[in-house]
Amino acid sequence: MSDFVKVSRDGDVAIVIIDNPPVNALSFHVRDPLMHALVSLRGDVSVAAIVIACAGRTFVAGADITEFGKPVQQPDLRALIVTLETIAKPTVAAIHGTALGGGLELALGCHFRVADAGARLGLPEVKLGLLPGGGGTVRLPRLVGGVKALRMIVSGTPIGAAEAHAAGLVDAVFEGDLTTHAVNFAREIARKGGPFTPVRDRDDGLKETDLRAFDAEAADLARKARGLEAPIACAQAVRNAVTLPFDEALAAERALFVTLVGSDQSRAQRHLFFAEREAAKLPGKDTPKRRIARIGVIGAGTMGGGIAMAFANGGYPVTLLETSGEALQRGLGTIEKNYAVSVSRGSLTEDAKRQRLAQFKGSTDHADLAECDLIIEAVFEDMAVKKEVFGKLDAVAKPGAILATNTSYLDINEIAGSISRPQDVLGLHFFSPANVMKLLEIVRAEKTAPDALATVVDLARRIGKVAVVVGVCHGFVGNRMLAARGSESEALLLEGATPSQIDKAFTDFGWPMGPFQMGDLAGLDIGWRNRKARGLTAVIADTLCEQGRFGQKTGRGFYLYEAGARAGVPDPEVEALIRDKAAERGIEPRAIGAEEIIERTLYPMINEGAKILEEKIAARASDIDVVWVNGYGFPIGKGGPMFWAGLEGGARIVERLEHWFRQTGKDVFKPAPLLKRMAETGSWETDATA
Ligand code: 3H9
Repeated sequence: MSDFVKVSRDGDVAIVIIDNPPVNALSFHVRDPLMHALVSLRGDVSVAAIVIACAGRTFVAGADITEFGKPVQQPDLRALIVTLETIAKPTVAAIHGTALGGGLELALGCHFRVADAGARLGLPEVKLGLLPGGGGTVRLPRLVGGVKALRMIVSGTPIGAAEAHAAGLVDAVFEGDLTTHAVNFAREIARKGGPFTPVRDRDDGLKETDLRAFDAEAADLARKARGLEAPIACAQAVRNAVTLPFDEALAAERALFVTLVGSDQSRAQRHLFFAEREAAKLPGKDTPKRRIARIGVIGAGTMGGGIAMAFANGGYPVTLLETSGEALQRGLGTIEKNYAVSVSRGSLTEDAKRQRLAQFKGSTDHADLAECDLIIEAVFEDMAVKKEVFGKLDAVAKPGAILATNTSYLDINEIAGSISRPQDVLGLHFFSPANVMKLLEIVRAEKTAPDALATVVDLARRIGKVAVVVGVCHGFVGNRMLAARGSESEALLLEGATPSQIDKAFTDFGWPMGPFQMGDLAGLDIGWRNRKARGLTAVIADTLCEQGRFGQKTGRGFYLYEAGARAGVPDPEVEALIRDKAAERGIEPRAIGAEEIIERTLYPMINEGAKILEEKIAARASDIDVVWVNGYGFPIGKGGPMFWAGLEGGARIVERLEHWFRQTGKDVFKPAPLLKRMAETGSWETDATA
């Protein structure tokens, strides 16, 4: 017996309880006593059957991720499962909460699996850049078939108990006290004397697998992997399971796991797993939170509507305010249409759509915001307009209501300073479409009260957002670094690179799209308007806008778009324009390689990240990674810009920045002191405090 694994008895059925909060991960201090318990129960003639269950909120949620990259302490998970399979009396996993990764693999080592009706089962290792390394790729297809196993393992998405039951992964689903049901289930099997066969010796699923359908599906999934190694390895391992003898497939799985666990991609993805959880932590975790029952959103345009949907989807009633009845109806109509699309795609039921729409209350009267506990404005990006809105809020909002702005750039201290309750003001910078994008930059202004901040961090989690707390500066973390990333775009064009060469360098790096594709998608007029407001120019982009080329929405931007097409084709007119502008400036075009493109776009972005850390706009380097992966499509296999800087080597980045600084004299290339220190120490020195 140990604190982490306890064995009790219900007559002749032994119940093994794993108790390792918070998620019952299979740490060494669990595996070791679990092994002892299994060996002892195996030889105990008074035991007719064994149930493995968990204390707390969930079944085992996987191997202990913090142990990866360290020497493995025996017994490992595989040894545990081998021992389980040598037990000649029925073994039953009783699954509640989530059985994930090594947790599901442990359950696959049992003869039977029973589940609570609300349980979810899956092999999410791919999301950590891994494959199931405890026999999951080899045992799961034996129960559910190769194609289903392939889908589950390559997507990493868990399935519910009912689906698992239908697929043959779970033998029974119960409501009520699961352990009692599992004990009765085990006792009944033991009484009948079987049949029970270890999963390794079953072939129900394998017989059903159509290899051609499997290969077609695997090829399709591989295309979507975008440079990630793990999904490819997962597919290979499942194919082995359906084509090779069990032991050979298991050995191959092991070899693939060992390669992946040591890879930079998996290190990057594990870094992100912990980074996302860390980002949501504030100093003083016992800070009381304010009660949030109703949300107010001002502005029913694309942004406001999306924000309102994000809260309605999270179960919050929303008061949506517009200036006119017409604008309100338009906004509500768009929301209804968006939900209807989800229904037609099968991602939302008609019932859920009705429930969500019932959360909305439209209004054109500010007084209606008096009942809201959090009010977010998503009006025109202009300081005078924002101040006017906040002035009205100051007059009508209830005491203690949190007043948030969705500004992308404006000085929130100035907005807060214009009203009588700056302690209640903060920024909630959603990304468009706000009901879909996971990232939420929570902007702490100088006077924001700690409980207001703690409340919105908690709320963000409740509505499924990945939250990062940042400080006030122009563009906060994401857009400020985006500006640094784009600062050389025009220069690269003028010096000889084409938009498609630059975009290709980005997509080869792993970005979903390059900067010009992104500009065309977002609308080039947005940046144009911003530049004009700040007295800035960008010769190529400005000229395109002057010609009415705003990107996809006008069928022409940096690329040409056939009617309705999302992918653009290079436009000789744009290339001629670039050459003309270069000639006007006496620039002789030259060949520019992918390496130079990356150095002149991504290195300044890292440099800006270092400045952001120096200024304490972000608390940790890993927070910046979370922003970039969740808001801007930075490739997850590279772990975010600051993690990638470590892979790339700080010394190299500094050396190349200095080179470009000498060449161009531009400030974006002047290495930040923190970056120089990082180059020497290999660390960003910021991870300890928030
Ligand atoms: C694997 O199994 C490999 C095997 O195939 C092969 C081995 C040879 N380990 O997410 P939460 C921590 S790979 C260590 O906020 P929730 C987490 O960091 C694994 N720690 O809770 C956090 O710590 P803190 C495959 C873990 O309720 C705390 O637990 N499994 C692990 O929102 C609470 O987590 C997975 O990938 C872990 N495995 O969600 C599942 N899991 O409080 C990963 C969590 O200090 N886990 N922690 O910040 C999850 O998806 C979610 O945690 C879960 C609960 C859905 C379970």
